[in-house]
Amino acid sequence: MKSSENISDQLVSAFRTAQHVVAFTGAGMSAESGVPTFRGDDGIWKTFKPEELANLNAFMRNPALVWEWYAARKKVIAEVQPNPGHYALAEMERKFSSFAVITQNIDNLHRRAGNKNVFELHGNIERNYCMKCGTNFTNEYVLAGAAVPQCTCGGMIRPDVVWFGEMLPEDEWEGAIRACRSADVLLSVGTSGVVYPAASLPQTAKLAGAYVIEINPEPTSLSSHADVFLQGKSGEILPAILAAIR
Ligand code: BV8
Ligand code: ZN
Repeated sequence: MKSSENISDQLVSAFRTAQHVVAFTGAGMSAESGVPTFRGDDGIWKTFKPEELANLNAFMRNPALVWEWYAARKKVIAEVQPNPGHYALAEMERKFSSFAVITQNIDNLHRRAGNKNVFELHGNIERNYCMKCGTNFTNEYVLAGAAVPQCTCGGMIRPDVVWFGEMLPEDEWEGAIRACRSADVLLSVGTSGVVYPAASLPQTAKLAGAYVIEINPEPTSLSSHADVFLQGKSGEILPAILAAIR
């Protein structure tokens, strides 16, 4: 794995010959939009541990606390905008015949920037559902009512996100695996590579012959699977890659 400040000819030629391109993204993708990451200095896990909040037992034990945390995050995410990194990926989807975003993020910023082919591995914070009857509810509904929103059927409503210990949505996971297996180039952007099974995807692409590019201000546990490590912010490096391959 080569670490490089600039965009090499090898990287540009990998894109030139690529049919299938995949962007695998984590919380760092949205950092420049003002969404706190999980494990960085501003990380939200600093105040809470995942096991305390982002899991079903914690929710059943103290639904008001978990809802307070999600309500706060929903409000932050409702105020933010996609950043130049998101828009660069949206332009790449228009440029390549086959382009997929596989995201661990639940902030919906890829779709808001214009990407259509998006696999949301860990759900979407703009969606909520009743645990008893499955009815979907908007954030407007859940944020307007009680501390622990209830469905008309009496069931408890929860955010439509994947908690620790929960399976990933089948279609999203299957689609992500298929995209990685046929990828010619995979961009791993803004993820610490800590959470599985999502973090296994860059290696899946690598084993299938993809050219793997990691973009992060610091090396991660995924860096050893990357062909090139571009040190820096995704909001700066992704537009630079787009300019270099235009
Ligand atoms: C499952 C939704 C199986 C909720 C999230 C022991 C070993 C290995 C695995 C496990 C284990 N024990 C348990 C497990 C499995 C567990 C897991 O992986 N735990 C980890 C913590 C060890 N995984 C699960 O439970 C998954 N389910 O395995 O089910 C199963 C099998 C059978 C039967 C039943 C079940 C479910 C995991 C999903 C959890 N949900 N989120 C919510 O958000 O509230 S995870 C959460 O972490 C987010 O989705 C987030 O995206 C994800 C990963 O974090 P990152 O995105 O990487 O973010 P992070 O802050 O860590 O890193 C940010 C990076 O950005 C940094 O590297 C930073 O340098 C960089 N950065 C900063 N600024 C920028 C930048 N990069 C670019 N530009 C910048 N400007
Ligand atoms: Zn219901």
